[in-house]
Amino acid sequence: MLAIRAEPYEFKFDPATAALIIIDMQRDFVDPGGFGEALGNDVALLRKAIPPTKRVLDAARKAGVFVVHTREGHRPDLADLWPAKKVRGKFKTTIGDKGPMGRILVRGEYGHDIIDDLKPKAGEPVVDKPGKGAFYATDLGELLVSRGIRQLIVCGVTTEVCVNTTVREANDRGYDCLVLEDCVASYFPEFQEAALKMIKAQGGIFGWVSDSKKLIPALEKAAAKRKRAKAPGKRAA
Ligand code: TIU
Repeated sequence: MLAIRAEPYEFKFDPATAALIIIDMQRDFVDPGGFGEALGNDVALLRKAIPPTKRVLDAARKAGVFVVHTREGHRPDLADLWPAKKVRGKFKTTIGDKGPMGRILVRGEYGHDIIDDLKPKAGEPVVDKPGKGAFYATDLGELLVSRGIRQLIVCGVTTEVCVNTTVREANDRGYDCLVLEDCVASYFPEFQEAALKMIKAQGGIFGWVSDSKKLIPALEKAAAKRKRAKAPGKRAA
């Protein structure tokens, strides 16, 4: 069991039953020309989460932590796009329309895919989700249950929308969630702050909040232990 400093109190986890879930780090949200920008947002605000998330991803892989990626998006025929989601906001350009990186939030389009810096590796499931929460209308629950996962380490965008919705869904399904504040981002600084407060308030009503600097040393410890266990003729301490 590993323990890291977090709020509202120490977060303990076993790397064998924890998963790293990286929410919607797609070009459509973090690059100019996608859905995020079509909604009138400044995408630069999200990009600062990329380097720490990359460091956490690398450390999690070395520690043997199960990694899951999600993407928000829809079938090319938009059959899974609620009319309410399509028209909300009365924007000129919306989901399914042509953007500079292909049709916005449509599966198979360049803009819908995950950014190169955080590209999934073989064996890391990519969960395509039509909603904001990663459990709604997906097989994420089955992927986690089949591996005995109990705890989720959460990175991604945006903090108050898909990250918060996913954490709430996970909480109601019995998972412990640790959200890394430097690895999640919002187009709105005030929402970033409030969304993190909401998670850790009331004794951790939805989970814990920490950061990459506190988590990575624990993952490195797990990776070293794993390496020793794998070394010929040696047993883990
Ligand atoms: N608009 C916004 O803040 N977010 C989304 O629409 N999706 C995600 O958060 N992934």
